[in-house]
Amino acid sequence: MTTTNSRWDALWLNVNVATMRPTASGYGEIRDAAVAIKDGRFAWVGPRSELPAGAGSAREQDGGGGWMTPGLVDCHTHVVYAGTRSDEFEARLNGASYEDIARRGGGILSTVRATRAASEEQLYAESLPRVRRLMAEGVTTIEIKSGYGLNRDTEVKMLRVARKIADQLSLRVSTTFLGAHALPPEFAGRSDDYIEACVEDMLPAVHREGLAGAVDAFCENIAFSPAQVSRVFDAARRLGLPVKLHAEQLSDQGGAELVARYQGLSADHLECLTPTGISAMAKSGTVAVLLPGAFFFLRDTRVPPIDGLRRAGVPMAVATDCNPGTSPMTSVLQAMNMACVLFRLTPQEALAGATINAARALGLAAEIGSIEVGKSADLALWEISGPAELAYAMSGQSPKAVARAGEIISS
Ligand code: DI6
Ligand code: FE
Repeated sequence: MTTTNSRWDALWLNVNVATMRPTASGYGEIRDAAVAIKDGRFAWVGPRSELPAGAGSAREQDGGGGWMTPGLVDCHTHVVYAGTRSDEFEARLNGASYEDIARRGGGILSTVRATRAASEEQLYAESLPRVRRLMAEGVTTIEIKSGYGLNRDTEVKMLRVARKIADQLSLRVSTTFLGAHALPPEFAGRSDDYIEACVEDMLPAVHREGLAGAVDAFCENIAFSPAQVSRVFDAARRLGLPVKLHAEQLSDQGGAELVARYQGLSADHLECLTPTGISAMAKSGTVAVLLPGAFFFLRDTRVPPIDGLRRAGVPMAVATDCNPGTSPMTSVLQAMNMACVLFRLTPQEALAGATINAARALGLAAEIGSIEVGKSADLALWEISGPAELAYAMSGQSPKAVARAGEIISS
């Protein structure tokens, strides 16, 4: 239906909205709402009964009585990689030990080999179906990390593929340099030299091409020490790039305090987070990114200290950690369900975790993550009875429509 007055480009009616406005309580819901879009941004959001008289739009969209949420945000993924590790999964379930697998060159380094060997085109083609599966669930923004290259050319190749994904699909992509993910075999026994290469060679190369929006590292006994991570963070700071950290996943390394000292965007995993880490994060405004897929897949039993994070007012995000080794998962909705079942988040916290708090974890909260006037009109429309259904269902939900910057990308 077209109206004559075309003040707005589109006007959604017959819709309920979970705005996820951070200042509102609960889901910030508005029943029987009107949502206007102009130039790709939300231009008016409120109860339909309060719609200004004479308001009009070029296009009227019927929400069919469904629920509109912000487009979902997956703020921690390693979705660009080549190969699979299903063979290792199978070997382990047939009795092989981690050591057996490592001796055969398995684990993270098998993904590094496959990713190095793949051409840019192959890497793109292999990663695309995973990205499409995320998008099929209403995801409009994802973060993509490098970290399976571990040398300059392959790290650059991974991030170029991430950029190409953003260009080819109607998807917002935040790219992150994760050179300090694992020690490549050619640096065996020389981890400080590898950090030197990350800082002096790889990161500058990635930065020169404008391929990194942030810098991440894996702070762990099996990866890099806090002192090594600090060197990487100092280099990021010199380039003006924000940092984040895989912290306290397998052991307490003081990673949360470390990333908080650098005013980091997020500390991710956090199964072994301590009260000191929580206070440091609360002070610096660092987001806690929860990754229940990795917790599940590794059969971890140490639940991140959710109550402590809640009490300290640390924003909690939820993401897939999509990667071939510890979280082969391409569903944010499933991550939300797992966050509720395994970590006892409320469905409202889980949805905030995949919208507004995920946006904060990417430093994009002024642009996306909630349905508010001025923000990019990234949205998903669901045929559900209420927003709790999104985290409730264990699988099988997909939105009726998705828009990115006001443009409908699926319906
Ligand atoms: N933490 C993880 O769980 C993954 N990376 C990381 O920093 C493991 C990635 C892999 O095994 O491929
Ligand atoms: Fe990760």
